[in-house]
Amino acid sequence: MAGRRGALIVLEGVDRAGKSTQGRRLVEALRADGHRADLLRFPERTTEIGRLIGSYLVKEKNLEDHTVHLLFSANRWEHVPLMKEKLHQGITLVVDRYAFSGVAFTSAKEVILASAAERGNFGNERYENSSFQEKVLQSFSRLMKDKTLNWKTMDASKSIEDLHREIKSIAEETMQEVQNKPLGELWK
Ligand code: Z5A
Ligand code: MG
Repeated sequence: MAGRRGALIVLEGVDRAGKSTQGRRLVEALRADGHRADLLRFPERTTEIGRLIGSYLVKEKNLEDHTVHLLFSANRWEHVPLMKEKLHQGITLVVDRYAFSGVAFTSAKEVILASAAERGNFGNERYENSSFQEKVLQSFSRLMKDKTLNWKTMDASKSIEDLHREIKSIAEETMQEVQNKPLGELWK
């Protein structure tokens, strides 16, 4: 009997929406219920490419826009073989930002919403300002019109606990739904 595969659950949103908080909570909760689940984040700053991106984001290094875009992309591609292997092994991956951030941030470059800006540590890195994040949000909204991807929108102003419950329930539903489906390809 063919093994069941894991689900690819991507958390996207503007800065300080609570993605990392929810990603951590979700993986903990899934594991506590006996599921196999791993957390990934992009940019993954521990690789050579990731370190370069990190120094760009903290403004230690200036890089040309197309170059940065390709570095973010390369940083995801360097993890794809391992991600596929894990999904095939039945491990669900919770991914804190993915290719949608790649598109949204690059396309917003010509330039948080108030409640997100109040959450602190906002403004230290490149891209962390309200007008830029507004553009990012518009770009995410356009990307979400793609009905081939199973997007669910969360109200990030809710409490951490309420959001966690909603996200966990959607994740469990998705894991059931995709377990016997072959892996797809993004934007093919
Ligand atoms: N970027 C790009 O340009 N191209 C790409 O291809 C990719 C990324 C993949 C770094 O990303 C930058 O890279 C990012 C996009 C760009 N630039 N910006 N902006 P990052 O993911 O490393 O960014 P970050 O610095 O970690 O911020 P963040 O991830 O956006 O924040 P978050 O994960 O959404 O939020 P959080 O850390 O979970 O929560 C923030 C605070 O709010 C924290 O104190 C929480 O305790 C609090 N919080 C969380 N949820 C709630 C609720 N529900 N209520 C109240 N308070 C809350
Ligand atoms: Mg984060």
